[in-house]
Amino acid sequence: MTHLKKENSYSQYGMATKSIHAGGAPDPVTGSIMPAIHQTSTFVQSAPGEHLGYEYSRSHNPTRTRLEECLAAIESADYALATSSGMSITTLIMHMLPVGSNVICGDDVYGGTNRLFNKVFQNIHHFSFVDTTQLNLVEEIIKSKKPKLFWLETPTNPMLKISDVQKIAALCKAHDCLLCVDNTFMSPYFQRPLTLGADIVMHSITKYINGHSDVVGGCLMTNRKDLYEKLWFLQNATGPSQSPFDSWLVLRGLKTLSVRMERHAQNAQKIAEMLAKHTKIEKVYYPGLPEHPGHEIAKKQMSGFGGMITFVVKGGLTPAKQVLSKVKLFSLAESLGGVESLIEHPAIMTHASVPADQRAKLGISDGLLRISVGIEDVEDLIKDLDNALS
Ligand code: P1T
Repeated sequence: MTHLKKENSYSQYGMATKSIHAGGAPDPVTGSIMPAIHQTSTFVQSAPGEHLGYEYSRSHNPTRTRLEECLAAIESADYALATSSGMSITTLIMHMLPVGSNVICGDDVYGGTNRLFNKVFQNIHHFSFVDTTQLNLVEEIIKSKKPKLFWLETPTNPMLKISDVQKIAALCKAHDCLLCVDNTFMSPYFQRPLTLGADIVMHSITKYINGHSDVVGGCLMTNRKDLYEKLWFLQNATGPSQSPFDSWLVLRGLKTLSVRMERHAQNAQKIAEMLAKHTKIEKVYYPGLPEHPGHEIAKKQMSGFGGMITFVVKGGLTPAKQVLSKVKLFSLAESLGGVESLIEHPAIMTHASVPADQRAKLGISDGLLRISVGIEDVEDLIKDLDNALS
């Protein structure tokens, strides 16, 4: 049995309405307004093969089905899959490709994605990396490598580079290459790559989609039934399905996606502007600043600039570490997208698995810090950073 969505029945609604109502119909048996947590591994059958639509929770689970309905609705997709981590989604997509495929990947991506491609799948596929902000380079590499899949992160982690999804999608389409966009940094609230021509969108649910730093999860959305069927088959066959309880937590987190994202972006804009003027800061990367090289493309394809900021502290590692030790509201931790503000050192933490020469080329220097701006009072966050920098 598969749970294919035949149409996206929430398409006429706005994002806040979708994130609250999609997958959220009251329980037909009890009237419970919140979905039940179907914390069960298996489902009773009345005769072999005769059941109510569910057999075994690795294959399908009613709580996860509700989450997948909501995820499909907010990304304007017909189909969604929810799994146990962002990395398991990337793994499924790699397994879907024929052995020996050429895959093109952006040069600046989450360190774990870089590690998965370079240290796990490098014996199965051939990976090439390109600066996706340079369309001439993108076109050149697509023409020469004839890839089966293009992996695009925009904005990138951690350098917040912005790439033109529509133009890259057109290049991919012209050369029979699938485009997968990792939309984790934007959430569907600010950017919907399927509407810009992507074939697959994936997210680390762990971040903005759940929003409360209490679940690790991943998801993918697509309008292509053939891709959904292959990917669902692989999820069922390899087993990284999201648990009922975590699915329920994410459904709850999603209800506030729109208000959280608005506040993340408002706070981040103010903090980026403060950092850009700060005498202890060498450089600030935030797509909402007019001087960001991707600002115009960001305005075209995103409806907000998100909550992630990267900046370089003058003087390198020692002053950067001092900032990390002096902040009080910002917690030193990997991850992002929760209601609380986080700060981290990409070269030592999230991107340690990226080879040093590649980090240097990308600008992931010893003085580089990344913040995930939470939804606290922005004056408190500004004071906290200013104190730590001073
Ligand atoms: O951690 P997981 O849910 O498996 O998601 C991996 C992942 C995929 N894509 C992007 C853009 C990501 O940022 C991540 C995870 N990132 C962090 C843990 C981090 O601190 O950057």
